Amino acid sequence: MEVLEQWTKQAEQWSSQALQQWKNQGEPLWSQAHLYIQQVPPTQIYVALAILLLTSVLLLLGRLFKHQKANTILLSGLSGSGKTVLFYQLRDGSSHQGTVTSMEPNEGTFVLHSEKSKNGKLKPVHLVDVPGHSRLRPKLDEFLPQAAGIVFVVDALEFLPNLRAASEYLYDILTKASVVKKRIPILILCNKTDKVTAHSKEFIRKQLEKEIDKLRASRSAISTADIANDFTLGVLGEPFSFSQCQNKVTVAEAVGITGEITQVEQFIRDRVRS
Ligand SMILES: Nc1nc2c(ncn2[C@@H]2O[C@H](COP(=O)(O)OP(=O)(O)O)[C@@H](O)[C@H]2O)c(=O)[nH]1
Ligand SMILES: [Mg+2]
Repeated sequence: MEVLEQWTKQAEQWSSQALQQWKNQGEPLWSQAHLYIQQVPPTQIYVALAILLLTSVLLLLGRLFKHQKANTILLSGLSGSGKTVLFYQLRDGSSHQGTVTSMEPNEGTFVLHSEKSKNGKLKPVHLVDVPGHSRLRPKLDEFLPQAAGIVFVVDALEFLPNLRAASEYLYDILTKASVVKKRIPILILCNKTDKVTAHSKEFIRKQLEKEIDKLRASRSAISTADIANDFTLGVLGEPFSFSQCQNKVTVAEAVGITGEITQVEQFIRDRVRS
C-alpha cells in the first residue's frame, strides 16, 4: 500500500509539474484542456495510470518469456536426406561420417560452429535432429510447441523415388495446428547438391507443390472423422503453392558433407535472434 501511495504522490507531482510547464508555454488550447481535466475525477486518472503500468509490465514479461523459449530449430525430413550430417556440421563444422543411425533425436544447445569466432553475444540455438522413420515421427510433436523454425531436409539426388513420402511428411507438418497457428517458418532444404545429377531447388519446389496438391485432393475425400490433421491447406479451387501457406515457406540448397550450409545457417540465425 505504501508503494501505491508513493506512486500516487509521484504521479500527482509529475502531473502538476507538467501542467505548470504547459501553462508557461501558453498553449491556446490550455484553458479548454484544463477545464476538461478538472472535470475528470482523480480516481479515473489513477485507474488509467494503473492500467497503463500493468499493460507495460505484462508486455515486458511476455517479451522476456517469448525470448527465452524461441530458440529451438527442428531438422526434419525423410531418413537418408542428410539431417544427422547437417546437425554435426552446424555444431562442429565437420560431418562425423559413419555415425550410427539414430533412433533417438540428436539434440543440443550451442552457438553455431561458423559463428564461434565472431565476437559479441550470440544466442545459443537448441537444435533437434528428429529421426525420419515414420514410426518415430511422433517425436516431432514433442518439439513443435517450442519451435522457432523447421528445416525440412530433402535429398536432391534421390528425389523422385522419395517424392511421395517426402510430400506426405511435409503435408503432415504443414497441416499441424501447432505449426499453422504459430506460423512457424519452414525452410525446405535441398541437400546433396554437390552431385551434378541433383535436382534444382526450383524443380524440387514445383514437384512438391504438385504432389501436395494431389494429396490434398485425396485426403479431403476421406470422411472428416478420419482426418487427424487440423488445418486444410492452400486455397480451394486453386493449384497448391507454398505461397498460399500461412507459414512462410522458403527453399534453399545445401551440401551437408562438405559444409556448404550458409543458407540454412542464415535461416537459423534469422529465427533465433540474440
Ligand atoms: N553426396 C552427398 N551425400 C550426403 C550429403 N549429406 C549427407 N549425405 C549422405 O547421405 C546419407 C544419409 O545422411 P544422414 O545424415 O545419416 O541422413 P539422415 O537419415 O537424414 O540423418 C549419408 O550416407 C551421408 O553421407 C551431401 O551433401 N552430399
Ligand atoms: Mg539421422
